[in-house]
Amino acid sequence: MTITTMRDEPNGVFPAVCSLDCPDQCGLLLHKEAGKIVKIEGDPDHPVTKGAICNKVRHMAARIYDDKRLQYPMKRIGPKGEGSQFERITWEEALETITSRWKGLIADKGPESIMPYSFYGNMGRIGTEGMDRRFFNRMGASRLLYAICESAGSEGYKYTMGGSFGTDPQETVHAKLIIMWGINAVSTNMHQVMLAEQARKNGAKIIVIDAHKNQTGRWADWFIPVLPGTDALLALGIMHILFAENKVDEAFLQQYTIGHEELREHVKSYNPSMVSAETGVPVPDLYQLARMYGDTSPSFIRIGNGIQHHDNGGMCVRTIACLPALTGEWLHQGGGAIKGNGGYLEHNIPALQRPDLRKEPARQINMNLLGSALLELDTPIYSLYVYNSNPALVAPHANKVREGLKREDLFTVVHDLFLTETAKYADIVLPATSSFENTDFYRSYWHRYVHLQLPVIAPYGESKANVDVFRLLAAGMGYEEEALQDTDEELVRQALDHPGNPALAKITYESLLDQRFLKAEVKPLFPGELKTPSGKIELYSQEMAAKGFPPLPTYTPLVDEGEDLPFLFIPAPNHNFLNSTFAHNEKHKRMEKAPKLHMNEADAASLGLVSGDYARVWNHRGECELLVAAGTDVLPGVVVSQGLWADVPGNKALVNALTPDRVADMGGGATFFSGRVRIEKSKLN
Ligand SMILES: Nc1nc2c(c(=O)[nH]1)N[C@H]1C(S)=C(S)[C@@H](COP(=O)(O)OP(=O)(O)OC[C@H]3O[C@@H](n4cnc5c(=O)[nH]c(N)nc54)[C@H](O)[C@@H]3O)O[C@H]1N2
Ligand SMILES: Nc1nc2c(c(=O)[nH]1)N[C@H]1C(S)=C(S)[C@@H](COP(=O)(O)OP(=O)(O)OC[C@H]3O[C@@H](n4cnc5c(=O)[nH]c(N)nc54)[C@H](O)[C@@H]3O)O[C@H]1N2
Ligand code: SF4
Ligand SMILES: [Mo]
Repeated sequence: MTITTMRDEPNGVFPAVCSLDCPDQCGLLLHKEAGKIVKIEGDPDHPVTKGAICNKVRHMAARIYDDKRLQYPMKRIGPKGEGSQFERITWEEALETITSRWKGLIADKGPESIMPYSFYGNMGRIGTEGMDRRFFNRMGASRLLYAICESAGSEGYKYTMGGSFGTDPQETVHAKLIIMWGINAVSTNMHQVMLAEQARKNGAKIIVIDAHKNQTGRWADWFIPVLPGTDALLALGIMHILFAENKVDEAFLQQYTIGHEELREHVKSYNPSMVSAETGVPVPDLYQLARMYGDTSPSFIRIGNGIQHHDNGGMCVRTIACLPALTGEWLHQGGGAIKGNGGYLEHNIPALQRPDLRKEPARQINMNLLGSALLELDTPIYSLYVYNSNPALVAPHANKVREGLKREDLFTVVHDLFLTETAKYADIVLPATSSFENTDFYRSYWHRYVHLQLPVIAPYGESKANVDVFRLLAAGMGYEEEALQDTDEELVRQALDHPGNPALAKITYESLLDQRFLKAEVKPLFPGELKTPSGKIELYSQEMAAKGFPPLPTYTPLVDEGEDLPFLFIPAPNHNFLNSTFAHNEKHKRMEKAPKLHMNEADAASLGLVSGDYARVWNHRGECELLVAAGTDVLPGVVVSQGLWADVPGNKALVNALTPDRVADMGGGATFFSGRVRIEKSKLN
């Protein structure tokens, strides 16, 4: 049997790849009986997965065959939002309704009145940033700025390192010091934890720097709690000590960096007592951390997403990314850092997305400002097409988003596997296939493998893949460009044919069919030219100066939201959901139990709260009721929740009702973790 016929084989074990927005991008084995997936396990032959996968995906079959999964297109017959009702329609009626509405809008209001809204609910590239982009380019629709996840940190890292280029995670087994900085890796990057465990067996020490002592903090050899939003200052304090105690690699600085003399002078002002007072890290701990970092080689820093979901997140990541240059760690096997590694695997983006199909420039709308975009634009959005995303739950300032989605004159289409919170505001709902029903290629943003997925099961009910829906919409709109009818295989071939990236030279449709996954042949970063303007690591960045940023790493405190909001609120991801994916599945909800609020026991006591009480958490944007977990795993003044919980009647767990829609210093990034709240004992107790 070849993998091209897997879908037609009722029984057997078939290769697949995890399509979720997770750095690990695991190789999977799907066990089928009578045409259905009955078991999902990690591929033991995959060099990174090594047979281990998370609980979420181990139970993925429950999601694929969930009773609540959408089977056919529907139109709304009741009010928008809570209490909405839907009625089954045919695909013909759905497509006709959408395309006739869009033709009317384009004639009356212009194509920019239509906006796509999507993210990476499925990381397959032809379905997430392929045919969809071609279609909306051809239409001339408003463009979306994809800034909800890592954009601030990626831009910050790029100023230092020239792009998303870091250490090969498989090499980190050789590190002797591993710092997990603002990453809850036990939940969000479990194979980095497995690699770190291997390093630990060889004598490595593991440090976790986080605002919350969650399971990653508990796993560390040394957990360092830090006040949220102050990590850049902590890194500057480390640099101060490294220079002052001559623990820097002068030869590396000379050869591979620019701006080290300016930086050396600059960090003199970040003295340990000042750094300690603001970060909450005691002076002796700061010295110990800096000395461990200066004295241990190879050392590796895994830079997480948590530190960049702040007002100052871009500069924070830019600053931490300078550390391995000071100690020359990039030259040691397994040393260096990873923020993201997507740069190495870059496919041919223009060939896949076809920006040339767009005839007129169009406005770009930041996805973090969806509420404002729907409510406040002078030239309004009249139609929203949502796929691969659930903005009513995941986007900041959720009450504003929902007010916008409620607009009667907004024509909303949602394409998803479930009737999500967002779908409840739709005029038309379209059923989506799962990734195991589709063809696509996948490239990790952490390890260095590219995967091909071919359908393993038949489409569920009448569901269709994103690519199929866009082909149908293109035909319905009367768009005649051949590029809008290319087959899946053609799309994959066009994307992988990328003379500009020699690392992909041997990765083709054929070689992937043959091997399922292949490692890119990446040249080491050093010696070599980085993609920064100088070709070197930029400790001083002229480009940043030109854009109005401080050219040297600098600390700027979070935006002050006012003294009447005494707690900083960090609504982080949880272990058993993936963003809001799985938040609707009973099995995963049971594993996660309940939405909690972790707070310091002293703060809880001062509010008359004990563990198990409900707390009312609120600010000028909204309110939640969460179960208190009092203890010492967060510092006073900080509260942490975990998970993006599905709407349940009477249950106020919509944490994004509280989050700010300010944008971060760079990349238009989200500031989910920089919002402040008040807390009191809830009347539910
Ligand atoms: N199980 C699971 N896995 C996931 C996801 C999920 O929802 N669930 N989501 C996926 C996605 S899309 C992403 S982007 C990644 C995100 O995963 P991570 O990169 O781990 O990022 P977060 O979980 O957002 O935040 C990580 C940590 O940052 C801490 N933190 C918050 N503010 C600060 C701060 O100012 N300083 C420091 N030092 N720490 C701070 C939080 O307490 C949290 O423990 O995970 C992916 N994997
Ligand atoms: N408070 C708070 N909010 C956050 C975060 C946080 O840490 N805290 N994290 C933020 C981050 S980092 C991210 S990345 C975003 C993620 O936000 P989203 O990208 O919206 O992620 P999900 O909530 O997983 O929603 C993905 C949706 O896509 C659907 N889907 C899956 N596969 C397909 C497909 O093939 N086709 C179609 N049409 N649909 C499909 C799924 O069923 C699901 O409903 O959330 C952000 N929101
Ligand atoms: S969610 Fe992450 S860890 Fe879990 S199977 Fe998918 S890629 Fe692997
Ligand atoms: Mo993300």
